[in-house]
Amino acid sequence: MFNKVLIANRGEIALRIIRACKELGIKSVLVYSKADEDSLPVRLADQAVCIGPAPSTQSYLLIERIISVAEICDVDAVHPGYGFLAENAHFAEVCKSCNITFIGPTPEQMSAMGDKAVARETMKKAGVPITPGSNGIVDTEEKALTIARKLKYPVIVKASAGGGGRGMRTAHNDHSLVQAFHQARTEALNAFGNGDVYIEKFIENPKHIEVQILGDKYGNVIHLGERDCSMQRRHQKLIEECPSPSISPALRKKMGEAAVKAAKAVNYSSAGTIEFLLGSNDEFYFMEMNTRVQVEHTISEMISGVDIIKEQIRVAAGERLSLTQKQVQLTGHAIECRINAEDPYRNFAPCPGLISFYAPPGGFGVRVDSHVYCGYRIPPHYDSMIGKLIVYAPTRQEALARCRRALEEYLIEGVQTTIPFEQFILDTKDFREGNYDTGFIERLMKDGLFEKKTQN
Ligand code: MV4
Repeated sequence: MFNKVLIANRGEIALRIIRACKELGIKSVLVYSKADEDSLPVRLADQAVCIGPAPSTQSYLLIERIISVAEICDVDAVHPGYGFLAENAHFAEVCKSCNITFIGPTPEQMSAMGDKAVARETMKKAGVPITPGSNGIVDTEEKALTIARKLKYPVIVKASAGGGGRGMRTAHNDHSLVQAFHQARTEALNAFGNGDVYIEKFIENPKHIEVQILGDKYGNVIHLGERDCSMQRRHQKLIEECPSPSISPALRKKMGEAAVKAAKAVNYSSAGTIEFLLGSNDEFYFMEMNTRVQVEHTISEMISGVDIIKEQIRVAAGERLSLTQKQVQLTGHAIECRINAEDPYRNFAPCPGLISFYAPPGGFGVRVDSHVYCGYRIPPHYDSMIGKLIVYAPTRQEALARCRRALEEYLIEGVQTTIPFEQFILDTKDFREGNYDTGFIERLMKDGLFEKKTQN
């Protein structure tokens, strides 16, 4: 096992990793920016080293500085968390060349999934269902038109280098396809330095279902069931739950097996997530793989009892997975609400600033993963997450009640938060009935009910 691990991240995930290291008897070194010097992870890590000013391009993204700290502190491994360098194959390669274990997939595994058109082809070959679409990239307007007409509209043009909703355009006819094709290519070239695009049949109002995967370096891969991440706004997830209320045990088994097949197709050997689109007739399609630990990994931990971060560190150190698929027992129901410093009444505008009062909820089945405390100032330079509220209960109904109770108990003053909006969602009939898809929040906002209800 590692003696010392460097954490190349900030916020709640840095703290989450520090906690896992402590329990494994591993010393932690945290690199941080000037803007984060007062954060909890800086206090709780065994060692913390300031690597630059607030902008992440001058701190959390500076590979040379992070590697310098890793060498000076003589760490065995680096944990990248999520965001920043977590899916940067070059960083993983540099770590390797410096004899530092990157706690994550190999650069090859990462690259195999980083290019979405390549990933799609790999999945097709492996027999994982994909949406009907082009074979690889589409490089001319004429080819785009031929493919789109064959698929029948609507279609979606996606950037190979995109992901997470970036660099996509839908088209409902020939005219809009030509526009979408050129726009997507230009946008992709500007954003990623790679203008390659491919085309898929557009699945309307899909559900976003993702499966948590764990692999080791001996070819073993298991899954910890799915998470329903359909409750999102502009590709920002707000509430996640597992198991999904939209999935039968039979479908769960099928998706779990497809996810394991997907991970095995790239020899995957870390924690990862296979994202699927779920259509209206239980048909599901591979969307993309996230080759990192995700914000919402916590809910899978609650229903499986597996500490995903500890497992990820152990397999990176060369240990075998501590359990087989048969030993995975999924019990109960977990819900996560992301608590962001945003004003839901003002189009979710970020609200960084001083947290003047802070009392997180507690009690049976309640977990809060957060790096903040009363008197902490949320810096304006990064994402606006204050923390994650995770509740666990034997049934969905009890989890909903517990979630409502905990949101009400969660007292935060000084900044606006997403709590009122999440309370509103939790009280909608459709959410309570498990009846929602990726279009839910947009439709809710159109109805204007959130605003009205709160003004009275
Ligand atoms: C799609 C789709 C419909 N049909 N692909 C958005 C994130 C990126 N990973 C892929 N995304 C989508 N791909 C086909 N063929 C709809 C989306 C999509 C979406 C997916 C998951 C969660 C929220 C979403 C919101 C809008 C669009």
